[in-house]
Amino acid sequence: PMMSREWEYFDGRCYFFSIQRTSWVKAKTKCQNWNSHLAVIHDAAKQNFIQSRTRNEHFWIGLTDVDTEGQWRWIDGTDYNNGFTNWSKGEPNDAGQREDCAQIHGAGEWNDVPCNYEESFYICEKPLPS
Ligand code: 2F8
Ligand code: CA
Repeated sequence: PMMSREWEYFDGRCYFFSIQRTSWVKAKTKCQNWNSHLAVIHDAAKQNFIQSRTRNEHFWIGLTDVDTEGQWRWIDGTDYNNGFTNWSKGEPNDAGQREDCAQIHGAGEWNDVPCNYEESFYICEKPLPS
């Protein structure tokens, strides 16, 4: 079972950095099953915390334009437009017209890739237990 020590604390919230790779769609469900959601990143402090934990791997974050191409939205409903972003140069590029889910690279930049790409780790986020 999920042990509480696997969640890390940062700035009032708890984060899980997976040790298994899966698709964005499956990662979204896993986070939901643990009363959490894929991580959202609204400022440089959180960006820096997350990129310090990526083990130089790629991790899914809670950012998608799967509903309407080009309209990115955070999975928790918080505002994307005019907010913090850290896309790699040239991203998001919707390569092959099939990249609708975002991941963070080991170095910290974001890239859109296919939501059914199975080779990324993922980050879940939740409030402190009450
Ligand atoms: O060059 C950027 C480009 O690199 C890869 O495609 C070759 C990425 N695809 C995956 O990681 C699956 C693209 O998303 C990225 O835009
Ligand atoms: Ca891309």
